[in-house]
Amino acid sequence: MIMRIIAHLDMDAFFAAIEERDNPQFKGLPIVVGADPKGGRGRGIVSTANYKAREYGIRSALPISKAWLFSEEAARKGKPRAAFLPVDFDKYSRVSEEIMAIIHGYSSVVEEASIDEAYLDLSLAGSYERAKEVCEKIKKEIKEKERITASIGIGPNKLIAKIASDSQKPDGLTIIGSDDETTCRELVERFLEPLSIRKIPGIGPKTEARFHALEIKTVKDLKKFSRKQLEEMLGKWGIELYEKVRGRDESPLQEVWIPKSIGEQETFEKDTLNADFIFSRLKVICQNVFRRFSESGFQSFRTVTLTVRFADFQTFTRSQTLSAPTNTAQIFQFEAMKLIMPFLDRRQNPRNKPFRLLGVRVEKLE
Ligand code: TTP
Ligand code: MG
Repeated sequence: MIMRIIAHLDMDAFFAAIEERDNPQFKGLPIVVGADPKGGRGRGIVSTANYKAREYGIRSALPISKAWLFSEEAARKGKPRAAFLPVDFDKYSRVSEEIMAIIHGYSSVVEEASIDEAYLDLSLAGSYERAKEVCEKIKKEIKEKERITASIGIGPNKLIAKIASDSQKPDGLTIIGSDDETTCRELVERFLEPLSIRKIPGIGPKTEARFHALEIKTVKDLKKFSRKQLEEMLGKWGIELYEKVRGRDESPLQEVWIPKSIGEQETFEKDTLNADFIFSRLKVICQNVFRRFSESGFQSFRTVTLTVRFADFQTFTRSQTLSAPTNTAQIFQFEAMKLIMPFLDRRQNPRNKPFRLLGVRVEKLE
């Protein structure tokens, strides 16, 4: 059997790096890409921030008003204020396509995992040394053609490649593996053991907190559990986790990207409890989502999911899975309406909190 060598490439501070490239007046400064901060009263969130801005505590998904505060705080200490720039998604998509084209030039098996990341199968390179050379060329070509940097991880599977690419950002190239199978296994386990359990994809803040309560902090700590114990705690995902903490992952590259859901959300200009307004926005969001579903090539969906965020950021999602797949706009909108009703009265909103954000998506696409 041929040895698997997988690489994972992830662009560094992607949206912000493109803006920094295209706006030389901001070069070297902290840059935040996201919603309009409106002098601290802006209501959206940060898409991403460059590494300078991250030193101020600014990162993806932070409320833009907080990012503004952090920047002001830095200014009080004599540091430069951050530059706030709007999201130009079309531009980043174009750059993404160019980067993917470069990557496809080096491997015939590529999974485009998101706008700024891809997995490449480099097994045909035949050795880690050759795989490393290929990745050096990819990094060089991206730097020359796009004038932004990527970080790459190389390992025996997607799991290790992904964690490795994140381990020396920005502009990193991290190899965790060996042409010798036994050595490779050892290197992988030694690489994972000291890491925080949060580095394992799939472990989010909730699972992390659960394990922290049991004094489990590192991947090595997690290895104390038997497969059965993890299954009892987490179900099927526990069995997967048992394999992952040992660096084992056989998942194949998904060369054709299949979306799991199609959705849209909207942050209101002002928090509101006006039912007419909320219904009218829900209708518009449903129409947009349905149009995208119709254009997607999918034939049907079975689950409708609603997200409500209240003014205090408390966020709820509610899903309805239909007894049979459907493809009609009426059923979609009707289900979304049913899901939102409890949030407009005592059942889910006893203290009459106003809405901040509304989102709808369809899932179980076929
Ligand atoms: P990431 O690769 O997660 O982040 P990044 O490229 O900005 O930074 P890093 O160097 O740590 O990889 O996401 C890629 C892009 O996706 C990012 O530039 C902006 C966008 N994005 C959002 O819009 N919202 C989010 O919450 C996240 C995580 C990313
Ligand atoms: Mg990135």
